[in-house]
Amino acid sequence: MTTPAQKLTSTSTTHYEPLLLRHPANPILTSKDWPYSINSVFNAGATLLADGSTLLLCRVEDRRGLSHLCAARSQNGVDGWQIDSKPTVMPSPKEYPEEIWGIEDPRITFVPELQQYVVTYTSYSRGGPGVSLALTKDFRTFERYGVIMPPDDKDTALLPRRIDGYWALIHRPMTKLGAHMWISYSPDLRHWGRHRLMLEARRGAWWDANKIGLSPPPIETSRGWLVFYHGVRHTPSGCLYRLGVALFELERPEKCLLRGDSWIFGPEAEYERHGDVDDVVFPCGYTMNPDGDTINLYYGAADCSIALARTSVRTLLEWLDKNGCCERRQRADDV
Ligand code: BMA
Repeated sequence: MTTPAQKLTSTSTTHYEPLLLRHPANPILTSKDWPYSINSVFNAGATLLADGSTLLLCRVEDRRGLSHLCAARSQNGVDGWQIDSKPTVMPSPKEYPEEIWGIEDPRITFVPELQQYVVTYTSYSRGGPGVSLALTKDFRTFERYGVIMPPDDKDTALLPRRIDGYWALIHRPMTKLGAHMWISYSPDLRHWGRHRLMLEARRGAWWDANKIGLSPPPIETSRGWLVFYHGVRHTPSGCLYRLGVALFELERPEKCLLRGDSWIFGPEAEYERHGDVDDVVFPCGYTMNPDGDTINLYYGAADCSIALARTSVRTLLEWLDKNGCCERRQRADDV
């Protein structure tokens, strides 16, 4: 049987199994589609709305270099986008000084208990990037909580339900240990503690040496939280952003069960290789098809456009079973 993902195309003819298949209409959104003057659009959070349509909350960089968020809605998640005629969420540095240089890279989590979407995003402050949080029911009005993690911290998403009574947030603080993924817990979404190291960047020549960070919000499966993360490799000609996958324990999400050694998706297509920042694929959102298996992954390409690739939960779990290592391999010191 052909899965929806298999019907899509891959640009590569290499000897590895393509796990994510690029949509033939890529890039699906660029600055040319915007109803007002901008520099670029990329790194969008994604969710399904109650009527089954897709909402992308896009990072839009204006022609000063500062970013804001703008919503785009589509019936099929591929084309026919209805884009808000003006910015949906603008930085408000008067009330939120941490937003002085813009707001970036939103992730969206629908939280059934709150019947609201929780949006976490980077607020670019004088002290560097921090994490801010806002709640919304409709992506038209937002309740802003302000900064919840001080700089330098980013790449954040909330888990959609409490773990042992507490909300859980994945984030990427920069510490003396390096740029690793952490998880923190809160009783009220405002006060965060019980910080735990969740996944470390590897070292040396690895594709995910130097920096890692959460990509879209984790996907809950019967086997654990399926987590896409980006890894950054420094090269003489700049950074290479690629995507990896790992699985974490359902009721103890800081515990890594499996982590793939190789990346599963990297810049190959022209629109991923060349743009304002070359060689970047940077997913911030996904939607799940009604089959509960097909993942539509929305990613920023070269900091210039938004593209779509499809994969499936089943395929990724099978791949992790074959290619993933257990927890002792998650620590940089062990590899
Ligand atoms: C990261 C983030 C992303 C960006 C990427 C590549 O640090 O700032 O927003 O897409 O760099 O420039």
